[in-house]
Amino acid sequence: EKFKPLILATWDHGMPANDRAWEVLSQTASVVDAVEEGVKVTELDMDNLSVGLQGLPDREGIPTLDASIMKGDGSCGSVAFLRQIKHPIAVARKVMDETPHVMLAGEGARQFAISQGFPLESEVLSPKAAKAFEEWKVNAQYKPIINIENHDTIGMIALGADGKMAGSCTTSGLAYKMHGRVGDSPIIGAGLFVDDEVGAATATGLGESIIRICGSFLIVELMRQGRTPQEACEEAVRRLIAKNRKDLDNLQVGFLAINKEGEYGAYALREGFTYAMHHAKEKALKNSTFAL
Ligand code: SD4
Repeated sequence: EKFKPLILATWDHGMPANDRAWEVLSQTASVVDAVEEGVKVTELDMDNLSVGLQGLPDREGIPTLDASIMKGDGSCGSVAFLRQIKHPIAVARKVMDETPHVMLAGEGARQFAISQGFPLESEVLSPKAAKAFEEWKVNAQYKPIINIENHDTIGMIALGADGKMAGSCTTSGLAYKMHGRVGDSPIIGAGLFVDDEVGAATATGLGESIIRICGSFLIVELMRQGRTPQEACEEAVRRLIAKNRKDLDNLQVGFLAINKEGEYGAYALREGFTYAMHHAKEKALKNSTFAL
């Protein structure tokens, strides 16, 4: 089946994010505005410990954020290792729209955000993150291991009625990561890739394993060669398994894809990956199929 317009987003929190994105898409017909505004909902969700400043911090106790946004014409922007900003996706959008660059990181990204009028927020951990961090410190394992139940970056991809596509991805990254660690989410081609000629893909899960295979770019290129979105996601997971055999036990990954015809697919390494799908006739939370 084919749907135009169509929006997909990762995990349960994709549902309210998609609602907002759908509303913006209906009002403005801009897919890029839709994917930006959609994930902003998640960036403010105090129950989400993997997105926004309320997310779980790095091992020094500091929340650092990664985000990216991309349009199907190749325009893109991202921020990595950003501190003290509530809406990293909006800063990524400004990098795309207002600078000659694609990616700003760390202190430079923060200075740019300030220059664009973004308020600086406190780095005091949210109550839930503070509690989790205190518990983690008891047995602090300095080898970052992804918690299979608890990674819920939001990645969102959308196809407009006019055939234009866009995507967004935003996260506080891997809990208790090394200070300075950057995941897949702000890396164009890893956590997100969009090409109006083919389709769009986004990823969630252990970023290192996704970067290693250029996951989102790989999926778009497989679709370019004729795979359906579902087949492309499955092939990417097979590739990921082959390249990450050493740590498979501590790994979860989920991919979403849409093509320009309005078909979609989803696939994960293991059970438990949910995603939200929204089109004119239906919106639903779905369970992804999985490999292991
Ligand atoms: C990362 N992909 O930074 C992200 C992790 C994730 O919720 O999905 N977290 O590696």
